[in-house]
Amino acid sequence: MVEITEISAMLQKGKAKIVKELVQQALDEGQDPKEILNEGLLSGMMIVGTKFKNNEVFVPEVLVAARAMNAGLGILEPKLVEVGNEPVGKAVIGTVKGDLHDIGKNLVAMMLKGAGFEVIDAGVDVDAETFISKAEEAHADVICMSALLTTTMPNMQECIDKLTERGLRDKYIVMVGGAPVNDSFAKKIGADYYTPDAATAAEVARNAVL
Ligand code: B1M
Repeated sequence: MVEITEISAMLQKGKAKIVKELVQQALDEGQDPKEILNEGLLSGMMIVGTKFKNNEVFVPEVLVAARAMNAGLGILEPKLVEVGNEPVGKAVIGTVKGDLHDIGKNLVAMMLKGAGFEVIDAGVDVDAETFISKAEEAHADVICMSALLTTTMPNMQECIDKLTERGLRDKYIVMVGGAPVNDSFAKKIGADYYTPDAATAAEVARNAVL
């Protein structure tokens, strides 16, 4: 039986292939996908984050851990995402301009799919124009912006301001999130919702469109 703590340990070492194998094995054994996510992948990434903050590890180590995290998430995705019939709505998601962090954004995208959304993932380093053009092209209901850097948070405001200038603001539900973002910031920039985690984001988005 796979020890979930072993998944966390291998993620911290950046062993993407082993993380993939262990996640698959744990799933095959019938272990709970949410526990694998929370106790294995997310807890491992949190430890890496703390070490990064304390200068105990540096960008290269964080990068390989992030690759291992995304590899594990890829295996978990089908289990976390239940396939519905008709999509409840369409959501455009991305990490804002200047910001390359994609793990939280990927998790939100996954949970949105699980909640029945068709998700258009614009990727990372997404500028305001791209968020708006993707939303317009797809006839989306929701625009989801993620930011992990205090320096990139203002780019959320730019997107909302551009929507307002073009008379498009009321057409979309705008949701924001990411580690440095909070409810008062979301209110200040005129977003509709701030949510602290991926599962809540999906739940709030679903309630907002239904
Ligand atoms: Co960076 N990094 N990083 N990094 N990195 C942070 C964010 C940092 C807090 C680390 C630290 O100093 N303690 C710090 C930011 C400080 C600040 O701005 N105040 C930081 C820094 C400084 C940097 C660089 C500038 C470092 C450098 O180059 N000197 C650089 C910037 C690059 C850039 O983006 N331009 C950089 C680079 C990197 C890597 C490339 C090495 C790597 C990213 C790889 C990747 O994403 N593919 C990386 C990582 C991995 C981190 C940490 C360690 C982990 C982030 C993460 O993935 N967490 C991070 C430290 C930390 O957060 N403790 C750190 C796991 C993920 C599941 O959580 O993304 O918060 P998170 O998502 C959560 C919620 O926030 C929420 O849902 C998820 C949980 O369910 N959520 C949403 C996220 N988006 C949402 C949207 C929503 C709703 C909820 O609605 C739309």
